Amino acid sequence: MKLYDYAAAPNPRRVAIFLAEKGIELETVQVDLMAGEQKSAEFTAINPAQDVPALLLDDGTCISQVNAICLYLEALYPDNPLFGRTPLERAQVESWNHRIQDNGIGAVGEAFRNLTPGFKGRALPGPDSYEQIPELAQRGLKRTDNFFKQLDAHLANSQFIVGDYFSVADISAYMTVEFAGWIKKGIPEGCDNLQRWFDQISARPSVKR
Ligand SMILES: N[C@@H](CCC(=O)N[C@@H](CS)C(=O)NCC(=O)O)C(=O)O
Repeated sequence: MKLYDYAAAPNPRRVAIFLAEKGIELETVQVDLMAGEQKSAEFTAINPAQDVPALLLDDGTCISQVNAICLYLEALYPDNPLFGRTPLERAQVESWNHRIQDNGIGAVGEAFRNLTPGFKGRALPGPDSYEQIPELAQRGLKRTDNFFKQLDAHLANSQFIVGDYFSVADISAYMTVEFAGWIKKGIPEGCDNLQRWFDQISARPSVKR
């Protein structure tokens, strides 16, 4: 099994934090996104979606998408479960993780890819070319702020994203805040619950680079 990775990028980093939390070590291959290696014929043959992370199994099967990779590894390494310990927790983790992926990471990505000059013609990852839309960049910035405020309200009564239980939803939310730094968005003034939660997650050994 081999993990195709690019350590600096937010989605591969979610898997790296998951692996560190679970104590799993995998062979990794760096795909240099800055050099466009994800577009190479060799990598496209492995992952036609041309993105990382991607997990290549020994039989040649490729699993792409952060959540699919983590779910697969969770099934192989069930100790220290990060997708929920009970049916209810599993549902809550899935609900929050999905929401964070769409409205957190998705919002920051929308702003970042539509704002950054280096992403001209590549406003969405993958094999097809999409032009940047300045209005989407502005919408992404606004969505990011709104999402931070929603998370702040939720965290007023919750130690982690799902109660007192650290899960993949915390990893996704942590990456949202870290990735927002790329568009120069910090935690909004007055979001003390979100700041308290972020400081607590930042202190975990899995997260420290
Ligand atoms: N939904 C995918 C997103 C993966 C993704 O967007 N990866 C970025 C790095 S963070 C990428 O590979 N981008 C390639 C590109 O921009 O061409 C997942 O969850 O794995």
